[in-house]
Amino acid sequence: MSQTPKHILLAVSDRDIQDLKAALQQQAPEMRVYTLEDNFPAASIDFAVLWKQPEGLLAQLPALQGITSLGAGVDFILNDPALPPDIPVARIVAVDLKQQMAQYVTAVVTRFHRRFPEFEQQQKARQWRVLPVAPAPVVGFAGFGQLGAFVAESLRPLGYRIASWTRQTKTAADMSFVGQEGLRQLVEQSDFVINLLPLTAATRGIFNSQTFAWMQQRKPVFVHAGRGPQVIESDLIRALDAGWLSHAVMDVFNTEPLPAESPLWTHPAITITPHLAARSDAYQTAAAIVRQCRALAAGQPMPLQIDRHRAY
Ligand code: NDP
Ligand code: OXD
Repeated sequence: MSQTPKHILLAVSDRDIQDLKAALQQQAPEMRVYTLEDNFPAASIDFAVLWKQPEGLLAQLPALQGITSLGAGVDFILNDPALPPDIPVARIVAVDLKQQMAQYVTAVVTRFHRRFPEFEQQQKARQWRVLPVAPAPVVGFAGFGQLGAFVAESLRPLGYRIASWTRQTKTAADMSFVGQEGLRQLVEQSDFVINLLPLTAATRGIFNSQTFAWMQQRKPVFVHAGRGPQVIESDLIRALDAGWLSHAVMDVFNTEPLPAESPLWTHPAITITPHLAARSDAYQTAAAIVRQCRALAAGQPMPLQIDRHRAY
């Protein structure tokens, strides 16, 4: 059994984490908590919370016992060349993260299913016209893990049918597709395609002109909330221009922040949000970090410790 980590580094580069630091200090007063702005003792840091950490940082922390992502994704940790080979890596999926993702996806699905964009146009023309509502559309999830499965359970009571595509695990969705051929089946049969896949070698570029071509019969709305590099953005624009999809709602991008010159900004069939579909509050995040540190000290796997070989 090792010691409970005592020197925690919050190596987070694109958001304010003073609230998280304060919450951690309150929940675990025995721990010393540092941010990148502090003069932190690199040689004593035994636990690191990472989000877009500076290049090379991990090579400077010889006492590390464990690492967690500040969020649900771990791609930016596993792709860090300075990541030591044997350090356990975990991630954080607090209840509020799942709830926020459910709110985000539900907002998009109900907006398009209940035809609000068309009513907004009708309003501009002072037009009073009832538009029919499609019965029980299929919401298909690429990725049905902590987030996909939770979001699906929020949509099911609203009358949506659920489809899932997973790597290995058959699910209790109305339609469950697995393995390589499964993606085609999912997107061909879904009115909404929700991407909640982790970024791995197998999912990089997975939404490309071939995948979008499979959508052309049903013309779904595509919700891209996984990771930017899963979509070939130029292929998406071509597919929208060809009418293969009816709309894309994008929260994540190849380059973030999305550069001002990106054609995605002005495309009439694209809605953009700035990578905020789901973010945990400081209190729940701090509680998860404390649980991870205590598990490490007890010699147990951390909650949501990932399989580094599987890469998610
Ligand atoms: P999980 O690890 O819990 O679930 C991943 C799911 O994807 C599993 O169902 C898994 O299948 C499936 N999967 C993985 N690889 C493949 C593959 N090659 N082919 C088919 N299915 C595959 O992840 P979470 O639900 O917690 O999070 C998913 C992602 O959402 C995160 O990695 C992150 O990138 C993104 N995210 C985005 C946020 C935002 O604000 N936009 C916020 C939080 C997360 P199986 O069940 O068989 O293992
Ligand atoms: C996450 C994210 O991975 O915010 O949690 O994208």
